[in-house]
Amino acid sequence: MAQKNDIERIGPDMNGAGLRIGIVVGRFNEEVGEGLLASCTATLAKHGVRASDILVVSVPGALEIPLALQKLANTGKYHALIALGAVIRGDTYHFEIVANESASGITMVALDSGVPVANGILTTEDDDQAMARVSQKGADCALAAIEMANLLKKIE
Ligand code: INI
Repeated sequence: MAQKNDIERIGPDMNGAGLRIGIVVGRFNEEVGEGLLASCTATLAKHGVRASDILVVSVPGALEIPLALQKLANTGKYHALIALGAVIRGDTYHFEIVANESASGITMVALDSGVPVANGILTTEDDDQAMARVSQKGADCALAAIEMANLLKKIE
């Protein structure tokens, strides 16, 4: 019978040195997007990701993000990708469509390409809620991207 110590586990490796990260940010809610980006890139740097290993691409809105991610994934250059943006119900009659289509497109890119994608598209009732979550969400996405990039390297 396998003993506890025989079980191999892969825990989180948060060292970002050498990782190449692609970020796609939506401009539709520009202040939110820029806030997410600032927090995300600061956290990537804190974990050792070099500025020269990061590419930031901007697109009009959340619905354009999956296609830009797919193009980046298909280059084969990136260990992980990050999607940043906001869908705000107060501004959006078709909130559910934009939020759901964007999220499912992002998931599809990750599963189809095998490149991990951290989803940092905030979905909120109003601008204030979005701004309140910017700092945490941007940082969380940086951490998820680093952890998943290192995890997939080890599994492979
Ligand atoms: N795009 C967003 O990123 N957030 C939104 O809240 C939003 N609203 O409000 O509609 C939004 N719409 C634009 C959409 O993402 C596309 O850019 C547009 O439909 C053109 O394809």
